Amino acid sequence: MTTQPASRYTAENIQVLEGLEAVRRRPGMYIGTTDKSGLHHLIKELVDNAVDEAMAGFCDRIDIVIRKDGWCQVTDNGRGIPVDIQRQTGKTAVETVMTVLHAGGKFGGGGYKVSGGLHGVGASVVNALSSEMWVEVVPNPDAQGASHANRVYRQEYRRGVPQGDLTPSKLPSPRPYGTTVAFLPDDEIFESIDFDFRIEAERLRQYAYLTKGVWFQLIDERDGREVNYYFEGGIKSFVRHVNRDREPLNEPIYVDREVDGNQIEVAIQYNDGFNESVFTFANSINTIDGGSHLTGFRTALTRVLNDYARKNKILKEQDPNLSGDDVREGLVAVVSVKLPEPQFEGQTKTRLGNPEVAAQVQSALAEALTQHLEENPSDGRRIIEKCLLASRAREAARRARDLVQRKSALESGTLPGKLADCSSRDPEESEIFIVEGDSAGGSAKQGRDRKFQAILPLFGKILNVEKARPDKMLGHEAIRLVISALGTGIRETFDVGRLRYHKVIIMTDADVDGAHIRTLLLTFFFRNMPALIDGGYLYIAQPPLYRAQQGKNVNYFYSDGELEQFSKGKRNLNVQRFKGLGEMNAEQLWDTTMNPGNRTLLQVNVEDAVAADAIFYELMGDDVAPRRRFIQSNAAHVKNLDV
Ligand code: 0RA
Repeated sequence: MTTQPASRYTAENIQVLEGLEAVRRRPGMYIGTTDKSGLHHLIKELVDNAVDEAMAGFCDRIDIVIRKDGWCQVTDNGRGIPVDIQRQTGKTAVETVMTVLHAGGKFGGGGYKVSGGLHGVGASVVNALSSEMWVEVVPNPDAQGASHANRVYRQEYRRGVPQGDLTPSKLPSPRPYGTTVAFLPDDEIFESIDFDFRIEAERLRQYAYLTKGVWFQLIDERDGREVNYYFEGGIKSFVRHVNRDREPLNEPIYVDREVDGNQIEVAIQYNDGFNESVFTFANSINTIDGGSHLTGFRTALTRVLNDYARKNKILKEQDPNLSGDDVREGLVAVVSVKLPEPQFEGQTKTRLGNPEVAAQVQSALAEALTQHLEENPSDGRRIIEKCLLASRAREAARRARDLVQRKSALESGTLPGKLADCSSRDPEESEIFIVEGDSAGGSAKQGRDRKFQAILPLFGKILNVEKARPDKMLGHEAIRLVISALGTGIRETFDVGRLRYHKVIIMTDADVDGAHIRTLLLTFFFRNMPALIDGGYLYIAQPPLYRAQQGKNVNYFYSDGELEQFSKGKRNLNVQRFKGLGEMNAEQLWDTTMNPGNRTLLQVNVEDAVAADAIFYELMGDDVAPRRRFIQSNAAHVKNLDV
């Protein structure tokens, strides 16, 4: 039964209230930020709980609804959060899960085998940050006993505080078993409480890959959009997806096994490209800083491929071993481990600690990979030959790089002639604008403050680095200009200590060509100077789209919407659209885009390697057809394509 003593205002409750208050006072500590990302984090917390229930094997469907009234609702078909009163707390498990910090499925034992762990702050944090919230549970009688069967148990909350007890419905439940949690984010806490369908759909897709066999549905009732994700093959489907527009060299190699209570899952597929895309996850959290699972993965890959190549005489006696870099060119892989007690390390807690996992991943993959190569010798030959090619290309690239470096050493200190350098030699205060085109370069040179602002104009299309070999890329004029102007070197020889400007600002036209060049530059930096991005040195300038003059009044606008809002009903308004930076005179460019006192700069950060790679890749592709094809074939049914 769920009736409770009239007065239960105990020390327990006071602690709960203090906990909720702490969350509201410092939301950033629990969900990172209070912007869009923080807002969507709320949904993630609830989906995490449902995914935990799925991982435990009790749930195969998770539904998310963004409702017309601004609420969001997450439903699973699991056992239902227990509705019984727990002896230790005197409260139902439902109330505990919804109000006590860090209680999300981690107390009482006999709960989940694995759970998120990193941000596993749970439903109580969502509750504390919601102006209103409710939970409804229809208990599965097999899990919770027949006495609770067939009723809907409901409890409501405001800003985390229960508005009554958990109460069963009088009438039998019309609904299947499971848990639904609905919440309205608190507009006193969040910058905006408007959910973004695209953000949510992307997150969900990743979740779906990592949770094979679970059906995810997202419906936006505000406009009827809907996506469904279900991946029978899990991460095997993911590597196929990443390679969808490339030439794969093998069928995905896949292993999924349990070792000492840890779940180890790896999928590998090579393509004919040159980049490495290895994504690692621990308990569905993207471990962008790697860790023990990545170490085990790399060791197995290098070792098995070398052994195989030697044994089959593809690698001759005089040949050196394939290096780790050689075996990772054109590699797409996902390593996903699920552990009962994950240890996350590093400042952002995105590196897996657990030392035992290295050996577990290594032996699981070594066995599966060896077996696959033995059973599919043509796959084996293709992969090894590809690695050999990489090894030779690397040797050639090293020679080319030496040449470039020796050359610049000879010309010691000479900077590219096209660079209009600043007079300051202090990197901390110095900025470099990488500018598209000749005329814009001219305006920028005239408009800048030459004390601390340098201008590097680039011409024509920069080569498509995504599709080029590293050795060829270095031969390209524009890329060489950028490298020598920054002074850092690239890849293995990159040294941030030699960076000549602490703000590297990409300034391109606000049109399609500008966006393309910006993407090419971003891709180049992402691949060759990732530390430049990690260090927060890379920026994108934001030139305005319009200039509107009325009498002596001049205003600049950065979007159609802004201009529209401003111009309604204004008479004698003279509007100029800037088709390119070159149409702005030096003074205008300074005022709007370069002057540190007025300008807006976007700092480039790669928070999520998966998203970044996908965006780079998708922007590189010139049509949407392949994406559309993918979505159609992988999402079971999609009402509204969101491409
Ligand atoms: C069994 C036990 C516990 C919770 C759940 C199932 C459960 C929690 C959630 C959250 C969303 N959907 C859910 N479905 C089931 C209590 C925790 C424990 O004792 O381990």
